[in-house]
Amino acid sequence: MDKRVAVIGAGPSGLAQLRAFQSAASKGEKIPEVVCFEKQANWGGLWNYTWRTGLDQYGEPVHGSMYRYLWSNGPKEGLEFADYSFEEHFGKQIASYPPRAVLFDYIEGRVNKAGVRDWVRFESVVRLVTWDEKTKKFTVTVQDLPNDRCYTEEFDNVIVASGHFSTPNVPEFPGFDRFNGRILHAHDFRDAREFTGKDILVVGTSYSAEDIGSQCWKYGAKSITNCYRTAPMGFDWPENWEEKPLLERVDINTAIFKDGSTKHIDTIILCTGYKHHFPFLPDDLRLRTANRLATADLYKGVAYVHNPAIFYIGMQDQWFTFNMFDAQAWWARDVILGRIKLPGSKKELLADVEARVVGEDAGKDSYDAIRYQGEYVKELIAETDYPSFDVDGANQAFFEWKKHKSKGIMEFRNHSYRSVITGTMAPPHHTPWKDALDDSLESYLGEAKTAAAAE
Ligand code: FAD
Ligand code: NA7
Repeated sequence: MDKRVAVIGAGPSGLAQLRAFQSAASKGEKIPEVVCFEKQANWGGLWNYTWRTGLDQYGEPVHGSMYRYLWSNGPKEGLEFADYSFEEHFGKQIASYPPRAVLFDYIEGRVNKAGVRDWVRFESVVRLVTWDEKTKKFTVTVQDLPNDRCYTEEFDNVIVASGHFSTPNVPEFPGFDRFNGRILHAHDFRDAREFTGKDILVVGTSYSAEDIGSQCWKYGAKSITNCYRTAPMGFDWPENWEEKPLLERVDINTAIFKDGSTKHIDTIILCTGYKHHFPFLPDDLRLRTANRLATADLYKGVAYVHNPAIFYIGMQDQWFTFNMFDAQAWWARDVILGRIKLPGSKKELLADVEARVVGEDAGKDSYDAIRYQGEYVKELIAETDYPSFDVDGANQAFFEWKKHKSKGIMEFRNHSYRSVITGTMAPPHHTPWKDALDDSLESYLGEAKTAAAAE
Protein backbone atom coordinates (compact mmCIF):
# COMPACT_ATOMS: atom_id res chain seq x y z
CA MET A 1 0.00 0.00 0.00
CA ASP A 2 1.51 3.34 -1.01
CA LYS A 3 -1.07 5.52 0.69
CA ARG A 4 0.00 8.08 3.30
CA VAL A 5 -2.16 9.16 6.24
CA ALA A 6 -1.52 12.25 8.39
CA VAL A 7 -2.84 12.24 11.96
CA ILE A 8 -2.96 15.66 13.63
CA GLY A 9 -2.53 15.33 17.39
CA ALA A 10 -1.24 12.55 19.66
CA GLY A 11 -3.85 12.80 22.40
CA PRO A 12 -6.17 9.89 23.19
CA SER A 13 -7.94 10.33 19.81
CA GLY A 14 -4.80 10.45 17.67
CA LEU A 15 -3.26 7.58 19.63
CA ALA A 16 -6.43 5.55 19.07
CA GLN A 17 -5.85 6.06 15.34
CA LEU A 18 -2.24 4.88 15.57
CA ARG A 19 -3.26 1.82 17.59
CA ALA A 20 -6.05 1.05 15.08
CA PHE A 21 -3.61 0.93 12.17
CA GLN A 22 -0.98 -0.96 14.17
CA SER A 23 -3.62 -3.51 15.19
CA ALA A 24 -4.46 -4.17 11.52
CA ALA A 25 -0.74 -4.46 10.67
CA SER A 26 -0.25 -6.96 13.51
CA LYS A 27 -2.89 -9.14 11.86
CA GLY A 28 -0.98 -9.15 8.59
CA GLU A 29 -2.88 -6.36 6.84
CA LYS A 30 -0.96 -3.95 4.59
CA ILE A 31 -1.38 -0.49 6.06
CA PRO A 32 -0.59 3.01 4.78
CA GLU A 33 2.37 4.99 6.05
CA VAL A 34 0.99 6.83 9.08
CA VAL A 35 2.60 10.08 10.24
CA CYS A 36 1.32 11.73 13.40
CA PHE A 37 2.15 15.40 14.03
CA GLU A 38 2.10 16.50 17.67
CA LYS A 39 2.91 20.02 18.73
CA GLN A 40 3.82 19.09 22.30
CA ALA A 41 7.05 17.30 23.27
CA ASN A 42 5.16 14.25 24.49
CA TRP A 43 1.96 12.37 23.71
CA GLY A 44 -1.20 12.07 25.83
CA GLY A 45 -2.91 15.31 24.74
CA LEU A 46 -4.67 17.00 27.65
CA TRP A 47 -3.46 14.20 29.94
CA ASN A 48 0.13 15.35 29.38
CA TYR A 49 0.22 17.94 32.18
CA THR A 50 1.97 21.24 31.74
CA TRP A 51 2.46 23.99 34.30
CA ARG A 52 2.57 26.46 31.43
CA THR A 53 -0.30 28.77 30.55
CA GLY A 54 -0.66 31.29 27.72
CA LEU A 55 2.13 30.73 25.21
CA ASP A 56 4.74 27.97 25.35
CA GLN A 57 8.48 28.24 24.89
CA TYR A 58 8.00 28.52 21.11
CA GLY A 59 5.25 31.14 21.33
CA GLU A 60 2.54 28.55 20.54
CA PRO A 61 -0.76 28.62 22.44
CA VAL A 62 -0.48 26.13 25.31
CA HIS A 63 -2.78 23.19 24.58
CA GLY A 64 -3.18 21.91 28.15
CA SER A 65 -6.37 22.63 30.12
CA MET A 66 -5.75 20.08 32.85
CA TYR A 67 -4.71 21.03 36.34
CA ARG A 68 -2.95 19.56 39.35
CA TYR A 69 -4.99 17.24 41.58
CA LEU A 70 -7.44 16.42 38.76
CA TRP A 71 -9.06 13.04 39.25
CA SER A 72 -11.21 11.43 36.57
CA ASN A 73 -14.62 13.10 36.60
CA GLY A 74 -16.39 9.86 35.63
CA PRO A 75 -15.75 6.21 36.50
CA LYS A 76 -12.84 4.64 34.64
CA GLU A 77 -15.16 1.71 33.90
CA GLY A 78 -16.87 3.96 31.31
CA LEU A 79 -13.68 4.67 29.37
CA GLU A 80 -11.63 1.46 29.60
CA PHE A 81 -9.96 0.34 26.35
CA ALA A 82 -11.55 -2.89 25.14
CA ASP A 83 -8.16 -4.13 23.90
CA TYR A 84 -6.11 -3.10 26.96
CA SER A 85 -7.67 -3.34 30.41
CA PHE A 86 -6.61 -1.51 33.54
CA GLU A 87 -5.68 -4.88 35.01
CA GLU A 88 -3.41 -5.65 32.07
CA HIS A 89 -1.67 -2.31 32.53
CA PHE A 90 -1.34 -2.14 36.31
CA GLY A 91 -1.18 -5.88 36.99
CA LYS A 92 -4.15 -5.50 39.33
CA GLN A 93 -7.55 -3.89 39.48
CA ILE A 94 -7.44 -0.27 40.70
CA ALA A 95 -10.00 2.15 42.19
CA SER A 96 -12.53 3.83 39.92
CA TYR A 97 -11.56 7.55 39.73
CA PRO A 98 -7.84 7.68 38.89
CA PRO A 99 -5.98 10.99 39.01
CA ARG A 100 -4.55 12.41 35.80
CA ALA A 101 -1.09 10.86 36.21
CA VAL A 102 -2.59 7.38 36.54
CA LEU A 103 -4.72 7.79 33.42
CA PHE A 104 -1.75 9.22 31.52
CA ASP A 105 0.24 6.11 32.47
CA TYR A 106 -2.60 3.89 31.25
CA ILE A 107 -3.00 5.75 27.93
CA GLU A 108 0.74 5.57 27.35
CA GLY A 109 0.94 1.88 28.31
CA ARG A 110 -1.18 0.78 25.39
CA VAL A 111 0.75 2.71 22.74
CA ASN A 112 4.10 1.75 24.21
CA LYS A 113 3.01 -1.87 23.91
CA ALA A 114 1.92 -1.23 20.32
CA GLY A 115 5.35 0.26 19.54
CA VAL A 116 4.06 3.28 17.61
CA ARG A 117 6.13 6.08 19.15
CA ASP A 118 8.25 6.25 15.99
CA TRP A 119 5.17 7.22 14.02
CA VAL A 120 4.92 10.52 15.92
CA ARG A 121 6.85 13.67 15.04
CA PHE A 122 6.88 15.64 18.28
CA GLU A 123 7.18 19.43 18.63
CA SER A 124 5.74 19.58 15.12
CA VAL A 125 2.79 21.88 14.70
CA VAL A 126 0.50 21.59 11.69
CA ARG A 127 0.12 25.06 10.20
CA LEU A 128 -2.04 24.40 7.13
CA VAL A 129 -3.81 21.59 5.30
CA THR A 130 -4.99 22.07 1.73
CA TRP A 131 -6.79 19.76 -0.69
CA ASP A 132 -6.07 19.43 -4.40
CA GLU A 133 -9.17 18.30 -6.25
CA LYS A 134 -7.11 17.27 -9.29
CA THR A 135 -4.56 15.03 -7.55
CA LYS A 136 -6.98 14.06 -4.73
CA LYS A 137 -4.21 14.70 -2.24
CA PHE A 138 -3.75 16.85 0.84
CA THR A 139 -0.73 19.06 1.33
CA VAL A 140 0.18 19.43 4.99
CA THR A 141 2.43 22.27 6.09
CA VAL A 142 4.24 21.59 9.33
CA GLN A 143 6.59 23.62 11.49
CA ASP A 144 9.34 21.67 13.20
CA LEU A 145 9.51 23.87 16.31
CA PRO A 146 12.96 23.12 17.78
CA ASN A 147 14.61 23.53 14.36
CA ASP A 148 12.36 26.42 13.35
CA ARG A 149 11.80 24.89 9.91
CA CYS A 150 8.62 24.66 7.85
CA TYR A 151 8.06 21.91 5.30
CA THR A 152 5.20 20.36 3.35
CA GLU A 153 4.27 16.76 2.62
CA GLU A 154 1.48 15.10 0.67
CA PHE A 155 -1.08 12.71 2.09
CA ASP A 156 -4.07 10.75 0.81
CA ASN A 157 -6.03 11.12 4.04
CA VAL A 158 -5.97 13.44 7.02
CA ILE A 159 -7.26 12.58 10.50
CA VAL A 160 -7.93 15.63 12.65
CA ALA A 161 -7.47 14.62 16.30
CA SER A 162 -6.48 17.98 17.72
CA GLY A 163 -9.09 18.04 20.53
CA HIS A 164 -11.70 20.66 21.29
CA PHE A 165 -11.23 21.49 24.97
CA SER A 166 -8.26 23.79 24.57
CA THR A 167 -9.33 27.10 23.03
CA PRO A 168 -11.36 28.87 25.72
CA ASN A 169 -14.74 30.53 25.28
CA VAL A 170 -14.27 33.76 27.23
CA PRO A 171 -17.32 35.99 27.83
CA GLU A 172 -16.88 39.43 29.35
CA PHE A 173 -19.09 40.95 32.04
CA PRO A 174 -19.42 44.69 32.83
CA GLY A 175 -16.88 45.85 35.38
CA PHE A 176 -14.23 43.24 34.52
CA ASP A 177 -11.83 45.99 33.49
CA ARG A 178 -11.92 47.45 37.03
CA PHE A 179 -11.98 44.21 39.02
CA ASN A 180 -9.39 44.14 41.80
CA GLY A 181 -8.37 40.52 41.55
CA ARG A 182 -7.54 37.77 39.13
CA ILE A 183 -9.88 36.78 36.31
CA LEU A 184 -9.00 33.55 34.53
CA HIS A 185 -10.58 30.94 32.32
CA ALA A 186 -10.61 27.26 33.36
CA HIS A 187 -8.06 26.65 30.58
CA ASP A 188 -5.48 28.58 32.65
CA PHE A 189 -6.36 27.06 36.03
CA ARG A 190 -3.47 24.96 37.33
CA ASP A 191 -3.33 24.72 41.13
CA ALA A 192 -6.19 25.12 43.60
CA ARG A 193 -3.77 26.00 46.39
CA GLU A 194 -3.39 29.42 44.79
CA PHE A 195 -6.93 30.14 46.02
CA THR A 196 -6.67 28.94 49.61
CA GLY A 197 -8.42 31.44 51.90
CA LYS A 198 -10.04 33.31 48.98
CA ASP A 199 -13.64 34.02 47.98
CA ILE A 200 -14.01 32.43 44.55
CA LEU A 201 -16.64 33.10 41.90
CA VAL A 202 -17.08 30.34 39.33
CA VAL A 203 -19.10 31.18 36.20
CA GLY A 204 -20.74 28.15 34.53
CA THR A 205 -22.41 24.93 35.63
CA SER A 206 -20.80 22.12 33.72
CA TYR A 207 -17.85 19.79 34.48
CA SER A 208 -15.20 22.47 34.80
CA ALA A 209 -17.33 24.60 37.13
CA GLU A 210 -18.22 21.64 39.30
CA ASP A 211 -14.70 20.24 39.45
CA ILE A 212 -12.66 23.44 39.73
CA GLY A 213 -15.05 24.69 42.42
CA SER A 214 -14.66 21.35 44.21
CA GLN A 215 -10.86 21.53 43.94
CA CYS A 216 -10.84 25.03 45.42
CA TRP A 217 -13.12 23.84 48.22
CA LYS A 218 -10.91 20.80 48.89
CA TYR A 219 -7.74 22.90 49.07
CA GLY A 220 -9.17 25.47 51.45
CA ALA A 221 -10.88 28.33 49.57
CA LYS A 222 -12.82 30.52 51.99
CA SER A 223 -16.02 30.38 49.92
CA ILE A 224 -17.22 29.22 46.51
CA THR A 225 -20.01 30.99 44.66
CA ASN A 226 -21.06 29.68 41.31
CA CYS A 227 -23.51 31.33 38.97
CA TYR A 228 -25.64 29.87 36.20
CA ARG A 229 -26.94 31.08 32.87
CA THR A 230 -29.48 28.29 32.31
CA ALA A 231 -30.00 26.30 35.52
CA PRO A 232 -28.20 25.66 38.80
CA MET A 233 -26.23 22.42 39.22
CA GLY A 234 -28.40 21.71 42.25
CA PHE A 235 -26.03 19.49 44.22
CA ASP A 236 -26.06 19.40 47.98
CA TRP A 237 -23.07 21.72 48.29
CA PRO A 238 -20.94 22.22 51.41
CA GLU A 239 -21.81 25.12 53.72
CA ASN A 240 -19.40 27.63 52.18
CA TRP A 241 -20.70 27.06 48.60
CA GLU A 242 -23.71 28.84 47.15
CA GLU A 243 -25.30 28.92 43.71
CA LYS A 244 -26.63 32.15 42.24
CA PRO A 245 -28.23 33.35 39.03
CA LEU A 246 -25.86 34.73 36.39
CA LEU A 247 -23.42 37.50 37.16
CA GLU A 248 -24.74 40.87 36.01
CA ARG A 249 -21.68 42.99 36.69
CA VAL A 250 -18.72 43.48 38.96
CA ASP A 251 -17.99 46.58 41.03
CA ILE A 252 -14.34 46.49 42.22
CA ASN A 253 -14.53 43.38 44.47
CA THR A 254 -18.30 42.98 44.59
CA ALA A 255 -20.15 40.65 42.27
CA ILE A 256 -23.73 41.69 41.50
CA PHE A 257 -26.03 38.91 40.29
CA LYS A 258 -29.22 38.93 38.19
CA ASP A 259 -31.41 38.58 41.31
CA GLY A 260 -29.83 41.72 42.78
CA SER A 261 -27.85 39.83 45.42
CA THR A 262 -24.17 40.63 45.94
CA LYS A 263 -21.05 38.85 47.15
CA HIS A 264 -17.48 39.88 47.92
CA ILE A 265 -15.07 38.02 45.67
CA ASP A 266 -11.30 37.82 45.24
CA THR A 267 -11.08 35.71 42.07
CA ILE A 268 -13.30 34.96 39.08
CA ILE A 269 -12.86 31.65 37.26
CA LEU A 270 -14.70 31.48 33.95
CA CYS A 271 -15.73 27.85 33.47
CA THR A 272 -17.54 28.79 30.30
CA GLY A 273 -16.46 26.02 27.96
CA TYR A 274 -14.32 25.78 24.85
CA LYS A 275 -14.48 26.40 21.11
CA HIS A 276 -13.87 23.94 18.28
CA HIS A 277 -10.91 25.78 16.82
CA PHE A 278 -8.90 24.64 13.81
CA PRO A 279 -6.64 27.54 12.75
CA PHE A 280 -4.76 25.16 10.43
CA LEU A 281 -7.78 24.30 8.29
CA PRO A 282 -9.15 26.37 5.37
CA ASP A 283 -12.88 26.98 4.90
CA ASP A 284 -13.47 23.91 2.71
CA LEU A 285 -12.07 21.46 5.27
CA ARG A 286 -12.91 23.12 8.59
CA LEU A 287 -15.53 21.58 10.85
CA ARG A 288 -17.93 24.11 12.31
CA THR A 289 -19.99 22.59 15.06
CA ALA A 290 -21.46 23.20 18.47
CA ASN A 291 -20.24 21.05 21.36
CA ARG A 292 -22.90 18.33 21.16
CA LEU A 293 -23.28 14.58 20.80
CA ALA A 294 -24.41 14.76 17.17
CA THR A 295 -21.86 17.04 15.55
CA ALA A 296 -22.57 18.95 12.37
CA ASP A 297 -21.23 17.68 9.05
CA LEU A 298 -19.65 14.38 10.14
CA TYR A 299 -20.96 11.17 8.57
CA LYS A 300 -21.08 8.54 11.35
CA GLY A 301 -19.67 11.33 13.54
CA VAL A 302 -16.30 10.89 11.80
CA ALA A 303 -16.07 11.48 8.01
CA TYR A 304 -16.37 15.09 6.87
CA VAL A 305 -19.37 15.21 4.53
CA HIS A 306 -17.91 17.96 2.31
CA ASN A 307 -14.75 15.92 1.69
CA PRO A 308 -14.81 12.42 3.19
CA ALA A 309 -11.06 11.94 2.70
CA ILE A 310 -10.65 13.97 5.91
CA PHE A 311 -11.82 12.48 9.21
CA TYR A 312 -12.35 14.00 12.64
CA ILE A 313 -11.94 11.91 15.80
CA GLY A 314 -13.31 12.89 19.21
CA MET A 315 -15.20 16.02 18.15
CA GLN A 316 -18.38 15.14 20.07
CA ASP A 317 -19.31 16.28 23.55
CA GLN A 318 -18.27 13.36 25.67
CA TRP A 319 -19.82 10.88 28.08
CA PHE A 320 -17.81 8.09 26.49
CA THR A 321 -14.23 9.06 25.77
CA PHE A 322 -11.31 6.68 25.16
CA ASN A 323 -13.38 3.72 23.96
CA MET A 324 -15.49 5.99 21.73
CA PHE A 325 -12.34 7.46 20.17
CA ASP A 326 -11.23 3.86 19.55
CA ALA A 327 -14.52 2.97 17.88
CA GLN A 328 -14.17 6.05 15.64
CA ALA A 329 -10.51 5.39 14.85
CA TRP A 330 -11.11 1.75 13.93
CA TRP A 331 -14.00 2.87 11.71
CA ALA A 332 -11.96 5.61 9.96
CA ARG A 333 -9.13 3.10 9.46
CA ASP A 334 -11.50 0.65 7.78
CA VAL A 335 -12.78 3.31 5.39
CA ILE A 336 -9.18 4.13 4.48
CA LEU A 337 -8.35 0.42 4.07
CA GLY A 338 -11.39 0.04 1.81
CA ARG A 339 -13.15 -2.36 4.17
CA ILE A 340 -16.04 0.07 4.70
CA LYS A 341 -17.63 1.82 1.73
CA LEU A 342 -19.04 5.32 2.16
CA PRO A 343 -22.35 6.24 0.49
CA GLY A 344 -21.76 7.73 -2.94
CA SER A 345 -23.67 11.00 -2.62
CA LYS A 346 -23.38 13.99 -0.33
CA LYS A 347 -27.14 13.83 0.15
CA GLU A 348 -26.83 10.41 1.79
CA LEU A 349 -23.94 11.59 3.96
CA LEU A 350 -25.94 14.60 5.11
CA ALA A 351 -29.02 12.46 5.77
CA ASP A 352 -26.97 10.46 8.29
CA VAL A 353 -25.92 13.69 10.06
CA GLU A 354 -29.52 14.90 10.17
CA ALA A 355 -30.78 11.58 11.59
CA ARG A 356 -28.19 11.77 14.37
CA VAL A 357 -29.24 15.32 15.28
CA VAL A 358 -32.89 14.23 15.43
CA GLY A 359 -31.90 11.23 17.58
CA GLU A 360 -30.01 13.38 20.06
CA ASP A 361 -32.77 16.00 20.20
CA ALA A 362 -35.35 13.30 20.99
CA GLY A 363 -33.60 12.55 24.30
CA LYS A 364 -35.21 13.99 27.41
CA ASP A 365 -32.39 13.96 29.92
CA SER A 366 -28.77 13.07 30.53
CA TYR A 367 -29.65 9.39 30.98
CA ASP A 368 -31.00 9.40 27.41
CA ALA A 369 -27.86 11.23 26.28
CA ILE A 370 -25.66 8.49 27.79
CA ARG A 371 -27.77 5.78 26.11
CA TYR A 372 -27.61 7.69 22.82
CA GLN A 373 -23.83 7.90 22.87
CA GLY A 374 -23.61 4.26 23.97
CA GLU A 375 -25.69 3.24 20.94
CA TYR A 376 -23.37 5.25 18.73
CA VAL A 377 -20.32 3.42 20.11
CA LYS A 378 -22.08 0.08 19.55
CA GLU A 379 -22.95 1.04 15.97
CA LEU A 380 -19.34 1.80 15.04
CA ILE A 381 -17.89 -1.20 16.84
CA ALA A 382 -20.29 -3.51 15.01
CA GLU A 383 -18.79 -2.38 11.70
CA THR A 384 -15.15 -3.08 12.65
CA ASP A 385 -13.03 -5.67 14.46
CA TYR A 386 -12.61 -3.50 17.58
CA PRO A 387 -13.20 -5.94 20.44
CA SER A 388 -16.86 -5.81 21.31
CA PHE A 389 -17.62 -4.99 24.94
CA ASP A 390 -20.62 -4.58 27.20
CA VAL A 391 -21.56 -0.98 26.34
CA ASP A 392 -24.81 -1.31 28.31
CA GLY A 393 -22.70 -2.25 31.33
CA ALA A 394 -20.65 0.94 30.81
CA ASN A 395 -23.92 2.91 30.58
CA GLN A 396 -24.89 1.35 33.90
CA ALA A 397 -21.65 2.59 35.49
CA PHE A 398 -22.50 6.12 34.24
CA PHE A 399 -26.04 5.87 35.66
CA GLU A 400 -24.71 4.80 39.07
CA TRP A 401 -22.11 7.59 38.91
CA LYS A 402 -24.87 10.16 38.36
CA LYS A 403 -26.78 8.83 41.33
CA HIS A 404 -23.68 8.87 43.49
CA LYS A 405 -23.09 12.51 42.53
CA SER A 406 -26.63 13.43 43.54
CA LYS A 407 -26.18 11.67 46.86
CA GLY A 408 -22.90 13.39 47.72
CA ILE A 409 -20.99 15.62 45.34
CA MET A 410 -17.83 15.53 47.51
CA GLU A 411 -18.12 11.77 48.06
CA PHE A 412 -18.96 10.29 44.66
CA ARG A 413 -15.33 9.47 43.91
CA ASN A 414 -15.24 7.10 46.87
CA HIS A 415 -17.43 4.59 44.99
CA SER A 416 -16.38 1.61 42.89
CA TYR A 417 -17.77 -0.06 39.77
CA ARG A 418 -17.31 -3.31 37.86
CA SER A 419 -15.08 -3.46 34.78
CA VAL A 420 -17.01 -4.29 31.61
CA ILE A 421 -13.80 -5.61 30.08
CA THR A 422 -12.58 -8.03 32.77
CA GLY A 423 -15.69 -8.37 34.94
CA THR A 424 -13.69 -7.49 38.07
CA MET A 425 -15.04 -5.13 40.71
CA ALA A 426 -12.79 -2.14 41.43
CA PRO A 427 -11.53 -1.94 45.02
CA PRO A 428 -12.51 1.10 47.09
CA HIS A 429 -9.76 3.75 47.20
CA HIS A 430 -7.67 3.74 50.37
CA THR A 431 -8.49 7.38 51.22
CA PRO A 432 -11.69 9.41 50.70
CA TRP A 433 -11.25 11.87 47.82
CA LYS A 434 -11.61 14.96 50.00
CA ASP A 435 -8.74 13.82 52.27
CA ALA A 436 -6.43 12.58 49.50
CA LEU A 437 -4.32 15.68 48.86
CA ASP A 438 -1.52 13.91 46.99
CA ASP A 439 -2.57 13.02 43.45
CA SER A 440 0.55 11.12 42.44
CA LEU A 441 0.40 7.71 40.77
CA GLU A 442 2.35 6.17 43.64
CA SER A 443 -0.08 7.49 46.22
CA TYR A 444 -3.16 6.40 44.26
CA LEU A 445 -1.83 2.90 43.72
CA GLY A 446 -0.98 2.71 47.43
CA GLU A 447 2.74 2.60 46.69
CA ALA A 448 3.73 5.80 48.50
CA LYS A 449 4.64 5.30 52.16
CA THR A 450 1.84 7.65 53.19
CA ALA A 451 0.01 10.30 51.25
CA ALA A 452 1.09 12.83 53.86
CA ALA A 453 4.77 12.00 53.39
CA ALA A 454 4.58 13.07 49.78
CA GLU A 455 2.88 16.36 50.63
P1 FAD B 1 -6.60 16.26 23.34
O1 FAD B 1 -6.42 15.40 24.52
O2 FAD B 1 -6.97 17.64 23.47
O3 FAD B 1 -5.35 16.03 22.36
C1 FAD B 1 -5.19 16.76 21.17
C2 FAD B 1 -3.71 16.80 20.79
O4 FAD B 1 -3.57 17.49 19.55
C3 FAD B 1 -2.84 17.53 21.80
O5 FAD B 1 -1.75 16.72 22.18
C4 FAD B 1 -2.38 18.79 21.04
O6 FAD B 1 -1.09 19.24 21.43
C5 FAD B 1 -2.40 18.31 19.60
N1 FAD B 1 -2.55 19.39 18.62
C6 FAD B 1 -3.51 20.36 18.60
N2 FAD B 1 -3.33 21.16 17.53
C7 FAD B 1 -2.25 20.69 16.86
C8 FAD B 1 -1.57 21.10 15.67
N3 FAD B 1 -1.99 22.16 14.95
N4 FAD B 1 -0.49 20.41 15.28
C9 FAD B 1 -0.05 19.33 15.99
N5 FAD B 1 -0.67 18.91 17.13
C10 FAD B 1 -1.74 19.57 17.54
N6 FAD B 1 -12.23 12.81 29.78
C11 FAD B 1 -12.41 11.70 30.53
O7 FAD B 1 -12.66 10.61 30.00
N7 FAD B 1 -12.31 11.74 31.89
C12 FAD B 1 -11.99 12.88 32.54
O8 FAD B 1 -11.90 12.90 33.77
C13 FAD B 1 -11.77 14.06 31.77
N8 FAD B 1 -11.41 15.20 32.38
C14 FAD B 1 -11.17 16.30 31.62
C15 FAD B 1 -10.77 17.46 32.28
C16 FAD B 1 -10.50 18.61 31.56
C17 FAD B 1 -10.05 19.84 32.29
C18 FAD B 1 -10.67 18.61 30.16
C19 FAD B 1 -10.40 19.86 29.38
C20 FAD B 1 -11.08 17.47 29.49
C21 FAD B 1 -11.33 16.29 30.22
N9 FAD B 1 -11.72 15.11 29.60
C22 FAD B 1 -11.92 13.98 30.37
C23 FAD B 1 -12.05 15.06 28.16
C24 FAD B 1 -10.86 14.98 27.20
O9 FAD B 1 -11.32 15.74 26.11
C25 FAD B 1 -10.54 13.58 26.73
O10 FAD B 1 -10.26 12.72 27.82
C26 FAD B 1 -9.34 13.48 25.78
O11 FAD B 1 -8.20 14.14 26.27
C27 FAD B 1 -9.64 13.97 24.38
O12 FAD B 1 -8.62 13.49 23.55
P2 FAD B 1 -8.25 14.14 22.14
O13 FAD B 1 -7.10 13.37 21.64
O14 FAD B 1 -9.48 14.20 21.32
O15 FAD B 1 -7.85 15.63 22.44
P1 NA7 C 1 -19.00 22.79 28.83
O1 NA7 C 1 -19.42 21.44 29.25
O2 NA7 C 1 -19.08 23.14 27.40
O3 NA7 C 1 -19.88 23.83 29.67
C1 NA7 C 1 -19.78 25.20 29.49
C2 NA7 C 1 -20.51 25.92 30.61
O4 NA7 C 1 -20.29 27.31 30.46
C3 NA7 C 1 -22.01 25.69 30.64
O5 NA7 C 1 -22.44 25.61 31.97
C4 NA7 C 1 -22.53 26.97 29.98
O6 NA7 C 1 -23.80 27.34 30.42
C5 NA7 C 1 -21.54 27.99 30.47
N1 NA7 C 1 -21.42 29.18 29.64
C6 NA7 C 1 -20.96 29.27 28.36
N2 NA7 C 1 -21.00 30.55 27.95
C7 NA7 C 1 -21.49 31.28 28.98
C8 NA7 C 1 -21.76 32.67 29.16
N3 NA7 C 1 -21.55 33.55 28.18
N4 NA7 C 1 -22.24 33.06 30.36
C9 NA7 C 1 -22.48 32.17 31.33
N5 NA7 C 1 -22.24 30.84 31.24
C10 NA7 C 1 -21.75 30.41 30.06
O7 NA7 C 1 -17.48 23.07 29.28
P2 NA7 C 1 -16.64 22.53 30.53
O8 NA7 C 1 -15.37 23.27 30.48
O9 NA7 C 1 -17.42 22.57 31.78
O10 NA7 C 1 -16.38 21.01 30.17
C11 NA7 C 1 -15.58 20.68 29.05
C12 NA7 C 1 -14.85 19.38 29.26
O11 NA7 C 1 -13.85 19.60 30.26
C13 NA7 C 1 -15.70 18.23 29.70
O12 NA7 C 1 -15.75 17.21 28.74
C14 NA7 C 1 -15.04 17.70 30.95
O13 NA7 C 1 -14.65 16.38 30.81
C15 NA7 C 1 -13.92 18.61 31.27
P3 NA7 C 1 -25.19 26.85 29.75
O14 NA7 C 1 -25.53 25.59 30.47
O15 NA7 C 1 -24.90 26.66 28.28
O16 NA7 C 1 -26.11 27.95 30.03
